[in-house]
Amino acid sequence: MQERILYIRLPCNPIFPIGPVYLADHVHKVFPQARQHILDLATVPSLSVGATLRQTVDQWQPTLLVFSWRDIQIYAPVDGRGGNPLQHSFEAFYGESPLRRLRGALGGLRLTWSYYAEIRRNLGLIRVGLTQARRHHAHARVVVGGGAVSVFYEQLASRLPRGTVVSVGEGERLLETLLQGKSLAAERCYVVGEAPRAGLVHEPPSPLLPRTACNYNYIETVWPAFNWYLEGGDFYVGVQTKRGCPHNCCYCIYTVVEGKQVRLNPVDEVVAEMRQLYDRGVRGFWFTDAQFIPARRYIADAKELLRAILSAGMTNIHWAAYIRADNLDEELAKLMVDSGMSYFEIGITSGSQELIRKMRMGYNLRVVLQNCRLLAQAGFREKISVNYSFNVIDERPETIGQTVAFHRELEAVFGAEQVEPAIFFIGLQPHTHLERYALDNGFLKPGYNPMSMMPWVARKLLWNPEPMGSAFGRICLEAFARNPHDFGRTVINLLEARYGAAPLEEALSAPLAGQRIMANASR
Ligand code: B12
Ligand code: SF4
Repeated sequence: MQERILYIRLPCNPIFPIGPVYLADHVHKVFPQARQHILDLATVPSLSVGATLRQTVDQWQPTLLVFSWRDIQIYAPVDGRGGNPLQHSFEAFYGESPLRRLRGALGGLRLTWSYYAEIRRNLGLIRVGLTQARRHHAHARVVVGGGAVSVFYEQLASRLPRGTVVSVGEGERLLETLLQGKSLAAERCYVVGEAPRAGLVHEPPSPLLPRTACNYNYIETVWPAFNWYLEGGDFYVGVQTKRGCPHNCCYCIYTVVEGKQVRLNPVDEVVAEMRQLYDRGVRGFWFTDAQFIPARRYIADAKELLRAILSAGMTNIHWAAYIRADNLDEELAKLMVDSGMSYFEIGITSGSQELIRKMRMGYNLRVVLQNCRLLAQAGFREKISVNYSFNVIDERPETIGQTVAFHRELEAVFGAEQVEPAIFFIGLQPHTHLERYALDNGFLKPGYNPMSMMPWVARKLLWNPEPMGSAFGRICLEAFARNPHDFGRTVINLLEARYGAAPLEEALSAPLAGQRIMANASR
């Protein structure tokens, strides 16, 4: 039977659906005869998603439904679909007056409702899609994957139709094996009805990844809404230049999902992919790598790529990526600026070298500062978003003062207006060192549900433990009340007023005692 594959990106904020696009491209390269179609429900008004799915299934009559689910857990301090999650949770947990706690609880209820409603809706869409497809082909199959599924694959087991194939991590090889009708036993997946293998998420992805440039001439023939993103004009279109991250940051699951081995896509192929998009008018690119420069030994590769982008004549582009600013040198800084790096996020997490070590982040703040100076010297004048996640582990008044000192130094390097502190609190995720630490230290009980948004669980998963938790909670609330539009800077100012700024040298040097707080928090 000739396979008819329907890719359905489940509703979420409209971020270019690079995952399903890459899957469709890969399947086309391996099975040119397979018929494919992409439906991106992020571009469909939310009231019409069910009807659009049914209609597309009826028209397309797929034999295989490939559902891609991007995000589930959203705790960012930004307005999301149901309001600002951080503000509501903090009001409910730390509000000083009963009225404020009530307001937070009501906002939290709305959020919790929308969170569960979205999960129910997505699970419903998977069921509806499969039922409808089986009206046309009794043996139609369903496979689900994507970022959210990779993180919460165990919790989803009981909620998906029996027989659903649940994928962890990248899906190219799994789809290939599935379409060849071979056994899935060696793939990073499980079939609902059977228990997932213990430690499935820690199994490394396939070491070989022969990635050639995505063929957008083909993609636009199977994805009628492709232009929706291009017409918007201000979108960053995703391009992946590598997979994997060798680091061990305590709260991060990317390194588990993508694997520790860094696999680079050939530079010519990356540039050829960008070229196709460029020729269609795309000027904004997001290098969707877990880390654009994962370690010093990848500096040369990053340079090669940026040089190739420049010599391809793609001059008036802008790009963004997650960047560890410890892995730069003067030449790379210059290439980054010249090739159009318009914005970058550095996940500093803390401006205290002592805490950086305790969180196993493996970088040196002194080097980060030096490299930021190189970027400024190279002419970088755009915004930089510095991500701080307070109170991950062993935060104290002294370490807060160190972070303030580090931040002020970054402002001195780039100009205060350009440096935007983004204040996050970690959403604790399964299979991370931090989860192990939380279990070992009694913050969480074995068997907790990482997908739960019930207040007593959410309070622990939105990681902000005592003794500093309430102090941070109150400062964030004050910042929301004083200046919600400049939340990050207001938090830093309030922290400085309360805890002062340490001497910079103290922030940059870590005492040796007590560094391995998570030494035993292995998987
Ligand atoms: C880059 C990135 C971003 C960029 C995206 C830029 C852009 N324009 O594309 C930015 C910074 C904007 C971003 C924002 C957010 N992100 Co983000 N992001 C990532 C990151 C690092 C890579 C995603 C990516 O594009 N990868 C490359 C593509 C090719 O991979 P992919 O889409 O995952 O698809 C592959 C596999 O998943 C699989 N696959 C996908 N679908 C399917 C389906 C089937 C059936 C199969 C078999 C396989 C399969 O195969 C694909 C190809 O190999 C991931 C973490 C990670 N390392 O994966 C987080 C991640 C996707 N983000 C996440 C979140 C939560 C967010 C935010 C909601 C954060 C926030 N709190 O605000 C926001 C908002 C997103 C939104 N929809 O509104 C979560 C989602 C899971 C969750 N926690 O619920 C992730 C997984 C990080 C995490 N561990 O928490 N993000
Ligand atoms: S460097 Fe970034 S992607 Fe890698 S483990 Fe640390 S936080 Fe995760």
